[in-house]
Amino acid sequence: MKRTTLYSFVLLIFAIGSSCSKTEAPAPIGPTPSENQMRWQEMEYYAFIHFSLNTYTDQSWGFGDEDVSLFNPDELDTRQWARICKEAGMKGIIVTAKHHCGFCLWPTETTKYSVKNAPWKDGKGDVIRELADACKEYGLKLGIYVSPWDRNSPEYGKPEYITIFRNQIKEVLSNYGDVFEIWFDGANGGTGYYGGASENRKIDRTTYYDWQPTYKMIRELQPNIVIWNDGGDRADLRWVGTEGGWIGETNWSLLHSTGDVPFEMLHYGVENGNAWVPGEVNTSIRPEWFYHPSEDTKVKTLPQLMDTYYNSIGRNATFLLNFPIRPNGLIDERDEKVALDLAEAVKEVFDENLVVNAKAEASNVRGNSRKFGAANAIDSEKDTYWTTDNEVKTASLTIDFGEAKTFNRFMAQEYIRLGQRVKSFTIEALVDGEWKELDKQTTISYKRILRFPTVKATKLRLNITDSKACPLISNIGVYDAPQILTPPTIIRDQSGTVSIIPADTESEIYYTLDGTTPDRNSTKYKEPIQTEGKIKVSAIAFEASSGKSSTATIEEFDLSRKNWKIISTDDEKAYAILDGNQATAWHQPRQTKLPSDLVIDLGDDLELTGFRYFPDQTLWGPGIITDYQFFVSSDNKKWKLVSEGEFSNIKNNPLWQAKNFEPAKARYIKLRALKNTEGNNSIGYAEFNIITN
Ligand code: FUL
Repeated sequence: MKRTTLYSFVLLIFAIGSSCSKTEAPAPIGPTPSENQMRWQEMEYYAFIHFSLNTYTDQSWGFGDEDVSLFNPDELDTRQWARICKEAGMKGIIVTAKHHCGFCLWPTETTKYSVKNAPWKDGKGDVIRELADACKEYGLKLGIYVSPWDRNSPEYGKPEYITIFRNQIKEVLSNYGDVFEIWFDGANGGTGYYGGASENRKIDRTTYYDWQPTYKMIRELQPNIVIWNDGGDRADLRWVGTEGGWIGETNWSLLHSTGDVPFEMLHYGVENGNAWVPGEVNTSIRPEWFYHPSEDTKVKTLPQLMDTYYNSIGRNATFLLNFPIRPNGLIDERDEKVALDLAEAVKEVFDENLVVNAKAEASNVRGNSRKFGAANAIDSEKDTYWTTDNEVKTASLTIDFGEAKTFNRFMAQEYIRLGQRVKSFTIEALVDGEWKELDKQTTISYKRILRFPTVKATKLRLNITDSKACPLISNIGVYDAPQILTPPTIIRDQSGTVSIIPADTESEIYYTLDGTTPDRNSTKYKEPIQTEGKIKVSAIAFEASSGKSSTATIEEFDLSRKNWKIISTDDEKAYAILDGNQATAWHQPRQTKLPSDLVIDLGDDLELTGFRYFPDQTLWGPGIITDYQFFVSSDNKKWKLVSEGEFSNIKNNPLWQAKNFEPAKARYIKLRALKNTEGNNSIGYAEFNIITN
């Protein structure tokens, strides 16, 4: 090498080096997460366990006077819980060490109302110890729920209780190793047993618990913990304002550090909040938190849980999924199955990130440095990111796949250690040489996942259209999610119109109307089908790209109900009983006293051999009929009793109930409700039908 060339080469290297060092990382903007919050956010998915005396009393909230001798989980196996959670892809377990009833799952020194006085293991058992050991064995983190409200404690409502409560927290945070999260539920004060006083004790939730010294103690005992508190002073994490399994599409991880937080703020956060308080989506795998035998038929389905996954982790929150423990001390196998199905389905979606071998280019890069270049957004590294010059708040990043790729999911992550920035963005795909907008959204933050109809494109473009300051994108993912091929739902409304609904709107549906199992040569479903008379509909969901299909659904429908009139009420809403949709229901008016009648004019004389009743599926006051009589008439005057009795086990299994009787000709029918499961006068119906020969 000539001297001059060598000299210019050295100069060039020096120039590159100094331009690198001059390009510093952007300054943080607004509140940023603590190390503990970062560690927690990266866990993404973990379990809740609800287990207490409620498990044995079919209650949601114990009153505090339930007998401790009920607690005897003869097959309790916390290793089963840990195995399932691990296999389900979860990173930790939060357990109800004490729920509102006050019963403690560990042998506390603070009250007699604990496992110490239960028959389980002759009072020598400790559920928290067993769970802590199982978590360690399976590499899971342990979290603790200690209810501030204690309906058993005689001291609840008095200052003395705060010492008891703090001692309880101290015990659970001192004796079981590392605890990643502590959960303080917001349900506070009200009626309770309170050591026999059985009264209503109100507290001022803003002052009673005097949280700050408690927080200090917690952080001293467990320096790596995050505190969830929905009832008191703002802590590390926020409730998302619903237990329905979702958080807002716009989701700022910020709140104001003081003042009330209305529901909208819990859902969406506060763009200019002065504290980093990210959301955690807590929901149960069944409708309720504790185990109720009647919910064995209501375990959430894979499509429902998948939606929750996208509506929590996919919207910058964590996902806390609850398992209610059965009285024997185990997670129900139905719950296990769907949790593992979800893990499998999630794995299938995110298995292959199409950006891995792609090239990325950005409209602006901070300095000339490779340190902040576009490639950092597709390197799957969480600590590198693409960013722009300081003043740039709109920028694009284009990913070139090199060839046409098929995809339907997009994932983006901001480098949140320097603050949440992006306010709005769009994504576009280059399809047959033309840019096509796939979605237009607001926030990204730790993680955002978008679902859209499958496209085949050579390039994908992320356009940041507004940002608080220069955007920092640490990772992008592009995926081709397979369809969820669960059997489709088939419903027929009163007019005889049959609708077939697949779990994935992109699935093709094939059906038959004679009950034979459909395949791809059967009729393809395009729109609702008008049907008459008795039919047996069978349908499958089919994924064209893979050739895979679901198993078949079969639904049998009796004569069309087109001419039926409900004549025992003028309320038009009563026709929810005949709309074929099990999720809609009608209730007899509040003032109705039992017995109460549902009378229907069938419009024609029919030969009946039975009837079917499907109770309301809602949680509170479903008004499920247990004892009934069924009458028929040809003139709506003279009635003949053709069937009477009970719907046995309907409380635990509130699904279709069918009753057959000797053939009877009738134009009018009357279902008389004599008693319900709740011992009151409420009566509801989701669906009703007749049976004919
Ligand atoms: C609620 C409590 O009242 C429920 O019983 C349950 O523990 C749930 C996680 O939080 O607010």
